[in-house]
Amino acid sequence: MTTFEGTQDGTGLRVGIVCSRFNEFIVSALLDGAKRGLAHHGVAETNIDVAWVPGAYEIPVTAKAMALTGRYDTLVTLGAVIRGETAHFEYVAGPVADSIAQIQLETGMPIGFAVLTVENVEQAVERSGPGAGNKGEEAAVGAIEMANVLRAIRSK
Ligand code: INI
Repeated sequence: MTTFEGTQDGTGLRVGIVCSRFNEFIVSALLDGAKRGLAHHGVAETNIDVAWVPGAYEIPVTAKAMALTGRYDTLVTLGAVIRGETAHFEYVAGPVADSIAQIQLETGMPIGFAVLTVENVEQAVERSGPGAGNKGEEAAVGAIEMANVLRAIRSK
C-alpha cells in the first residue's frame, strides 16, 4: 500500500497569488496572512508573484492565466465578497468559487481558496486578522500541502 501525503514544506516552491481590490482593506489583510504562512513554511519571497485585479469576478481568468504559464507550483486566490454591500453577491460569489474549482480540474494546478463570502464586514474582519484564523494564511499553507501531495502522486 502506498500512502500519499503532502508536507507543509514550501522550500523551492513557486507560488502565484491573485488578489482582488474590491474590499481592499480585507484582501490586504488576507495577503499579509498568506505571505506570513508562506514565509513560515519556507517559501522564498522571491518565489512569490502577486497579481491584483479589480474584483473577485476577475480572479478566475487571472488564476487560469497564471496556471497556464507553467511558472507556478501552486496558486492562492484572495478576495472578499460581502453580502450586506450589494445585490451583486449571488452573481459573484457562486461563479467565482465554481470557476476556481473548475480551473483546478482543467489545469491540474492546486489553487488555495480564500475568497471570503460573508454576510457583513465584521465577519470578513474576523477571518482576516493578524492572529489564528486568517483565511489567507490557511489557504496558503493548504496550497503548499496540495502542491506537495500532487507532486508525490505524479512522480511515483
Ligand atoms: N467584487 C468583490 O470582490 N466583492 C464584492 O463584494 C463585490 N460585490 O459585492 O459587488 C464585487 N463586485 C465586483 C465584481 O467582482 C467585478 O469586479 C465587477 O462586477 C466588474 O466585473
